[in-house]
Amino acid sequence: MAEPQQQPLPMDLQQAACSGPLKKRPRQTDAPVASTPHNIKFQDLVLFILEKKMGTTRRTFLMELARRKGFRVENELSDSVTHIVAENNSGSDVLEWLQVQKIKASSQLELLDVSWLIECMGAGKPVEMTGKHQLVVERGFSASPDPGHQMTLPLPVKKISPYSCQRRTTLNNQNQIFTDAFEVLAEDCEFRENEMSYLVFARAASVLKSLPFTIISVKETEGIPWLQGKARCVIEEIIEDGESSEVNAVLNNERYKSFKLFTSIFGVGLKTSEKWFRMGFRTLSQIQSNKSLKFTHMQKAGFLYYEDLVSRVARAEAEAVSLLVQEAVWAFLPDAIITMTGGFRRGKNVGHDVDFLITSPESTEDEEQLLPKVINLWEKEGLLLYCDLVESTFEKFRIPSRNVDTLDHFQKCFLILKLPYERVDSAKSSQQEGKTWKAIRVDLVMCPYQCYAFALLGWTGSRQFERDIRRYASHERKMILDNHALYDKTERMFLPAESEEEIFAHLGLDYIEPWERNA
Ligand code: DCT
Ligand code: MG
Repeated sequence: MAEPQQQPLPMDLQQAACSGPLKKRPRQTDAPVASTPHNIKFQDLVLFILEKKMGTTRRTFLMELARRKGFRVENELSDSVTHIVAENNSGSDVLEWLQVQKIKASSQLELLDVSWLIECMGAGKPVEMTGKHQLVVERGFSASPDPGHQMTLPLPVKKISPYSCQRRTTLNNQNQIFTDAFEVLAEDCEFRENEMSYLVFARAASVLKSLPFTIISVKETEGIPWLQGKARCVIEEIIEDGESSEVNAVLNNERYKSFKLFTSIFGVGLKTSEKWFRMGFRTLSQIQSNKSLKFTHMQKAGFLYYEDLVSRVARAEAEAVSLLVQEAVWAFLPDAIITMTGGFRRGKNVGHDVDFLITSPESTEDEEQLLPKVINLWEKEGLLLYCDLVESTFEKFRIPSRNVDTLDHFQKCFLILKLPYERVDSAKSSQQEGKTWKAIRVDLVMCPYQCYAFALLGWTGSRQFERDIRRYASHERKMILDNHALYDKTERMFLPAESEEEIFAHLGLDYIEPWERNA
């Protein structure tokens, strides 16, 4: 039997039904869009549409559409609201949001999925709410009515952990205005090698990235770890003035500007930047034209490919590099496991380099020879622009390092590869006219199979996430975690793991997916 043909939805409903974020149209003005008055047909219902996970554009569109259809839709959540409509949120998510906002809501409040609203829009009137529309509140969320039949939803504010390995931090940053500011301040402290102040700002940025809402009042920072003291003052100033005078001062500071420029060169770190700054250099051309300066091989390559390397790597380019790596590695070690790590594994679409972790289930002598062979092949193919091969200093039964910042002892190579544009999906690359290739920074790390899960966890980042999971292991569990192993100091034994999930389980942590580690 032929299926009944579906009537095409009218355009506005097609848009409403599309669950992805709508393409942003250019904003015409910066002034808030005043909604035109509409006749309210359904007086019993007062809707509030949650922006979280839906986005501003789609929310504005749905609000406008519902108002045109005669629904009363509030901009703000108030006592009069009877129905909260959300998308991609569970009932518990909505309650949690209300809780963080410290909002009191009536116990009669309906929590509904956007599918209900879309059906209402189609019907032109409120449709019956059924189980499929009602958002599920997980067990454990309870709320008891207070004497006025009002409840504060739900009871205590869920505590935000001071450790980023106990928070889920996606790339959906709701507090970019603050995190950008804190990242500038943190970087300035890094340039001054002021570790304590660096941590104050880096941790503030990190916790802000994990919040499911935008801070709009300094009161909302209460109870959130790392947002007190200095950090709170910065937030307060940004809320009041739209910017931080301290950040502006840093951005205009000679030393900061010079360090920012110098460290953007591959091979230039804080020591060299300090030296060049003290010598009075302020621009790259002053440095390059100075005959008395000696550059390392790395720095020479850094200058040579500067423009390509600062232009950052797009995902399409990273994918093309991934194919190059697979072709070369599998030519010599067919059973090798190759994983793209770093920011790209966390879902970022741009990065400063492309990181790969390589291992092989069959531990053989070939393993050690793999990276030299791959490098050799690329050299012959004319794809190798720079290479620094670091031999392994790995010892099997060494107790892991206590230093949360220590890099590992695996064999690895830091490369600059010549990526032919013909290998990149051209629609997605940042290809420049006339250029046939781009220099790309690539890191290859080779680890023994039994270390793979630890190395993967370590090389996925982010930097703050890595610091925190190691700090958590040591302070909360009396364990030492690094890129090679996990050691239980109480039991005096290594805890083996074949997957990242097992490492989290050993640590008693809920599993955090790679794309939730953008702390
Ligand atoms: N890493 C770490 N500690 C460091 C440096 C790096 O734990 N001091 C880990 C975390 C990420 C991974 O190594 C790769 O490092 P980068 O390439 O520097 O970071 P990224 O997150 O991939 O950033 P980008 O997207 O800019 O490459
Ligand atoms: Mg990287």
